[in-house]
Amino acid sequence: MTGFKELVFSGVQPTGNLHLGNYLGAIKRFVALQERYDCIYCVVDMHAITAELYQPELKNQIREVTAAFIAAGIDPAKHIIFNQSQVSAHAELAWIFNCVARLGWMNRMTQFKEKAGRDRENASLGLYAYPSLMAADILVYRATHVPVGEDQKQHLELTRDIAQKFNNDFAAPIAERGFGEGFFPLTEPLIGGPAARVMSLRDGSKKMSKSDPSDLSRINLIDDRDAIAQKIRKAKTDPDALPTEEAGLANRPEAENLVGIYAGLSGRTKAEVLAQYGNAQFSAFKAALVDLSVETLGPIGAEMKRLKDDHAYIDGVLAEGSARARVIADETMTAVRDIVGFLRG
Ligand code: AQP
Repeated sequence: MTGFKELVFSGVQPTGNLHLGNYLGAIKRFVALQERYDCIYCVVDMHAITAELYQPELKNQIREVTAAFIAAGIDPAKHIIFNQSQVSAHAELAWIFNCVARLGWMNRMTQFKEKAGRDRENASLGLYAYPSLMAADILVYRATHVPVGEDQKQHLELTRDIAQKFNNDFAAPIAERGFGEGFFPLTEPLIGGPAARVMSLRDGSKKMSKSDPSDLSRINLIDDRDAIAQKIRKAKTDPDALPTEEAGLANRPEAENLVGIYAGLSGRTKAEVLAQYGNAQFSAFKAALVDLSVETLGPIGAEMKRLKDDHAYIDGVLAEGSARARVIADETMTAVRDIVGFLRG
């Protein structure tokens, strides 16, 4: 689909324990994209209450994700950093998308099934509708590109389905208003690289996650040198040396994960990492991974800690970013209300 201004949008939930998976799968890539695109990066606080409603530390968690964006290298003067709840157009468009999305589509969402678990009857309606709000987050800016980790692929496919159905169902008013091929773009997911899905350090079959009860399963961005070293040293591995070729990582999920992390942190491919460390024992490879992790994550964690406590600065960045986001979102919503047929006196 052509004719849309290229724009990057992505979000991170302020649910605490921001980790290496969030960094390599999302935030590090946000930083790289800002050289080429206009970017909007959102702290999605409305998503954060879908699983656990009352979080006494929510305000500080919002500040922490904002601090992580800035500490990692996103420039809030050039790009927009804001928190979702300050721009009410997200909720308004999500309601319209609740009427666009079909129950059959929503029932296929695997993240809901995983997060609701066995106690599905007791999950919130918000958790179920989460992907519809995510589609609104992206499309309220008519964003064309969305960098995310692999776990979000299905939600982005749903976003495209929602955009397509909206464009089809309202084809006549959209064409009358001169919006060419469609009002909403079919957003491109930007998923990839060696660390699109970072796995738990304790179990190579589970994704590294904020909500894992074991802190040893993840490297938190604010972990200090000792914590990082201890977690990598204790990371689960198998008894064999590293292979020399990528194919040798098949059926070795923990080895593949550590090689992927090394590749993600160093900006190399897994093949390049194996060209250097093939035949190495895990003790030697882990020592190199500790050094690399401390070298790359240490300064980010330290800057995050400093910034997150500077409430005046962080809250100011979010207020300014929200004002800039609101201008774009309001323009979209004025057109959407008109296309849908709502009357404004
Ligand atoms: N393990 C991961 N590997 C690569 N990317 C990941 N992301 C999350 N986990 C990994 C990406 O980080 C971005 C922000 O994620 P989020 O905070 O909005 O939501 P999430 O995916 O629900 O995060 P968690 O850590 O997995 O939280 P819980 O424990 O609540 O499920 C997204 O781009 C995501 O793909």
